[in-house]
Amino acid sequence: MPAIVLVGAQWGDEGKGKATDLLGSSVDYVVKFNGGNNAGHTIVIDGEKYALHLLPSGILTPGCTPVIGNGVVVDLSVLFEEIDALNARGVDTSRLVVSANAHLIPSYNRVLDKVTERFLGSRRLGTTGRGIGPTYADKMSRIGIRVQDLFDEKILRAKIEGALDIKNQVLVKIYNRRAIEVDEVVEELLTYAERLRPMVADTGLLLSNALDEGKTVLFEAGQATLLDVDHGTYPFVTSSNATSAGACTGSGVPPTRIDRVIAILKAYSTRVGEGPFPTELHDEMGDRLRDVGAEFGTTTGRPRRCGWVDAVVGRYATRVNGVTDFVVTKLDVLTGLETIPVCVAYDVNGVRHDEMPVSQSDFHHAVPVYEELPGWSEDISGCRTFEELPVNAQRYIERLEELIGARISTVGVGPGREATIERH
Ligand code: 2SA
Ligand code: GDP
Ligand code: MG
Repeated sequence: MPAIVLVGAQWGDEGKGKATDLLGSSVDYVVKFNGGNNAGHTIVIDGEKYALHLLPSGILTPGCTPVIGNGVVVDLSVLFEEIDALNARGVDTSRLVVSANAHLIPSYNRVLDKVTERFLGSRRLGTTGRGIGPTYADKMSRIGIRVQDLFDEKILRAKIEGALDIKNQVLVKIYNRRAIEVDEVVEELLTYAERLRPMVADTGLLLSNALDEGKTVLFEAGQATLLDVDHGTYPFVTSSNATSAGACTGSGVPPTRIDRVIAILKAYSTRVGEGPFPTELHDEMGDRLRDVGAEFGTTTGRPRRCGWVDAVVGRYATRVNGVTDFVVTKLDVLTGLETIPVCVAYDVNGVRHDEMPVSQSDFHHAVPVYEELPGWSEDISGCRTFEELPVNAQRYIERLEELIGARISTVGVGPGREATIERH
């Protein structure tokens, strides 16, 4: 399987980092293709915890080449902070390659992201405040700054001048903030240029050649299906394509080269930030899932909203991503529950919906239709084969598989690399 795409099936934080890391030893390249340091992947190796934001998870696998694709937005200060932190822990980051076409997150976009959220008040989106939205907006408005611009100071300055002509109007006239100086931004970006230069490449060509040579390439999505700017719960989404199609636009590798699409589905649901979430629990059970599942943002530390698994969302993820197989994570978190509700459809004003409603307003008013599955009380964190799982845990997985319409090939029973069950 030379080209594999790995995506989140829900609202993110399904455990994509661990899933990528698991595949890591068999892959030659791990490519991040969307998002930036809004992502947060926690990976536990031999009890050591690593939190990655901008760097692809493959950075932790010896021999694997991590690639930051053209679809990513890069905050250079964060990039080098992460590299330095990993180096200090003995991780070799020297193989990292960065696309010359990736866009940079200039300081003014971090400011704009935060002040816009404050300005919106109750209409805010709950962004991570990392400047992601404004940077993708600049890319589409054709006033973005790309990695390759760093290597020509004249061009860099001209582009920043052009962008600030517009940004400063907004900052000063709408948000009542001070104007940002061109020099300040140019100087900050240039401090990173020489350190970045040896990492910069035509990553589309690099990956195309790698696939021609029979190498295995893993494309790792940031965020998830329902946060995708086109297919998610717009406007409560991130500003990039987090679904499998994004792997192509965000890397320069065409759809005809993709062989397998793996989606990660948490055994329950979580969401950070604002936006509709039909199975959300506002009671003690929601608190229990948050506590047992340690559901706090890897990037911002925000408590995640928690609820039951939603098979309508799972089925939708199967369809829009063309999922070939699923990894179900955090099954261990459900241990000890007498029954486990699974959302199989929605009731919207008395009408049953088996698929995601096309109208956002209907999705906001969707009331879950639950099927109650029997739970289990045995500790499953030591199980390493499907047969070792209690029968009700096996049934839970098998019923989910039926409902979401794709095979569940792997089940996670703990945060560590080893706490994994492969189904054959
Ligand atoms: P943004 O900052 O523009 O991408 O925010 C837009 C929406 O996307 C959501 N979003 C996320 N949701 C879950 N996890 C994310 N990454 C971090 C993590 C989040 C954290 O892994 O824990 O630490 O808080 C992530 N990144 C973006 C965000 O909540 C907005 O709803
Ligand atoms: P990502 O953004 O999709 O990579 O997910 P995050 O890293 O933000 O959040 C997933 C969290 O769940 C991390 O803390 C992982 O260590 C943890 N995790 C992953 N798989 C499992 C699992 O099967 N069981 C448990 N208990 N934790 C898991
Ligand atoms: Mg995360």
